[in-house]
Amino acid sequence: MTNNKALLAWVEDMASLCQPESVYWCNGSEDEFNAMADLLIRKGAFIKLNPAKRPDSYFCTSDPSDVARVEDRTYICSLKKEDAGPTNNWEEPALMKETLKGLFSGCMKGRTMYVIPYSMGPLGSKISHIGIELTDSPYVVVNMNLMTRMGKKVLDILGDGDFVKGLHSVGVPLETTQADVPWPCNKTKYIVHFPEERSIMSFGSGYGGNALLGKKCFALRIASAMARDEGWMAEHMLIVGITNPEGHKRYIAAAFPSACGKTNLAMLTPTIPGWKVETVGDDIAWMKFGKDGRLYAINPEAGFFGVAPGTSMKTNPNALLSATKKSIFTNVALTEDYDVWWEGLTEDKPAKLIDWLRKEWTPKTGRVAAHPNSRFTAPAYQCPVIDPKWEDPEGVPIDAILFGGRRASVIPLVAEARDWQHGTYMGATISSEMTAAAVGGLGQLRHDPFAMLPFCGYHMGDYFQHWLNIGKNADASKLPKIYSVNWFRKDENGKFIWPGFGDNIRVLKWIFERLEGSGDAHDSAFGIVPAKDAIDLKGLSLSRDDMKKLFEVDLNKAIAEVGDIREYFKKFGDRLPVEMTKELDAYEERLRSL
Ligand code: O2Y
Ligand code: MN
Repeated sequence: MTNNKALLAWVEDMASLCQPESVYWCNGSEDEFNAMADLLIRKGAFIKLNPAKRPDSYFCTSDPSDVARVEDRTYICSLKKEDAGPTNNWEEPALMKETLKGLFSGCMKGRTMYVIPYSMGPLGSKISHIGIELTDSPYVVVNMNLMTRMGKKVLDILGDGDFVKGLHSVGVPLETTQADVPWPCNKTKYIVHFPEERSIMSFGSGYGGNALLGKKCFALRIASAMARDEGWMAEHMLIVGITNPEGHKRYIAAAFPSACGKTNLAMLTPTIPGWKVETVGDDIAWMKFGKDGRLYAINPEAGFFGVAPGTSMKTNPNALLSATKKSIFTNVALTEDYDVWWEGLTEDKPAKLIDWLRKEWTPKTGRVAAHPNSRFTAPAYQCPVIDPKWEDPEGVPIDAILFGGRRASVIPLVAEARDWQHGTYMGATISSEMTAAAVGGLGQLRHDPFAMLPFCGYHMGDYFQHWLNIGKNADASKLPKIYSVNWFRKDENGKFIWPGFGDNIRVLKWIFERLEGSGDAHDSAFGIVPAKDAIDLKGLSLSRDDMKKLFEVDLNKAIAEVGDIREYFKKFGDRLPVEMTKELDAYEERLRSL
């Protein structure tokens, strides 16, 4: 097992607090995965899928109340309130610990406490870090098995080193005579981070980002605080390798708020012959400087926890093919022949299904069969376009960073930042138009700086400063170039102008050419944009006029947006770096002189 004294003492302390019936140290083996899946079948949470169709795979449904991350129950309990900043929930750490002590006391009665040693990043890489999750959820164990490198091999590497502590409970102790339910969870939920201590306590939810503590809790919230203190970057970014027809390869990282096609870009099938895109990661990037002064990135995860609805052989064949075996499907629908289905998977709806509520469903039922946040968990090595270097302990050198949002107007299809500071401003001002369902209403902008709003483990103003510091301390010629992209411009009829999906390679090609020193461009108010005809449109029926619209500046809207950004920036008070205001002022001046 381990001789790590700090680890042994902590497990003992947590076991005496939570009072589980037993403690089990996970070894990460195939047998263990299968045994845990069998246990979940017996509990009624899992159904084994048809092995002839989808070997070693499972259908799972959660409690209908436990279906997504709970941002309003997520806390950053830094020692000082001002260090959590205006975009995070905060509570005094000692007070929060008292509350949590009460909730965790005896919370695992009648259950097993699983000890999950896991590595975020390739085993032994200098960029990787180790965490230990204690959980009473076998669902978490099987998902962590697919999403991280976990088990005995991690303890061997840990030795008596440091680790990030994560305590998780579904919050449903079992009294002696009490029967368990398939998906136990508690109405009271707390997802709490102690950034100075590098620890996480999660209570009440068994779902995704709330419970798989390696993902958003460690790899973004805790890691972002570690990165600030240690001079590296923990980012909500995909990583891909792009190879041109001549065989030259470059790596890019890209941040997008949700519902902007991030997984599609991470596994893009190019429509231009001869170009290749390969996946290093679909969600999170950890980047550190190499000895040569360049930024090297790893994907800290080992699997995908992708949104199912909308994923099809048309929209993202590589995502679908990643989940053809050894995968878990949570809150999708079950077909009559024990396979899975969700809205958008096929053009025709199946005649009969068991939906995510485990109710019989037909196309006439009048509700969706799969929950909109239903997920597939699949090992990254099963992705048909996984990059050969995805597990390289050195990471991959990053040549460009992309920031995108979902914007019907104002933001052009693509623009290059003048320098790192301008690029930092582009990241700080990412926003998406809200859907009708969101608070605030249709068309309003939802700011999501660096797509990190729910994931930054400290004050967002300090995070902007961290980005500026990274730029100031680096050799500017070795830093990645930064780009803003927007696939979602609409015409006067409300129709998307740009085809998106595989055709996004056309934008990536121009970026690639810019990195190579070619790629015609000119200055604009927003940034450096492609010259006329610089974007390869061969084989695409997009008119000159449409192309013009993708870069058009609506002066009234753009100036109104400057006001909106100015107002948004006020939120960060004196922690807003002056460079951000300078960039905004310069943008306004450029607009007003048009
Ligand atoms: O709802 C959840 O718990 C999943 S959230 C998620 C999962 C995979 C990748 N990204 C996200 C996200 O919210 O950014
Ligand atoms: Mn994400």
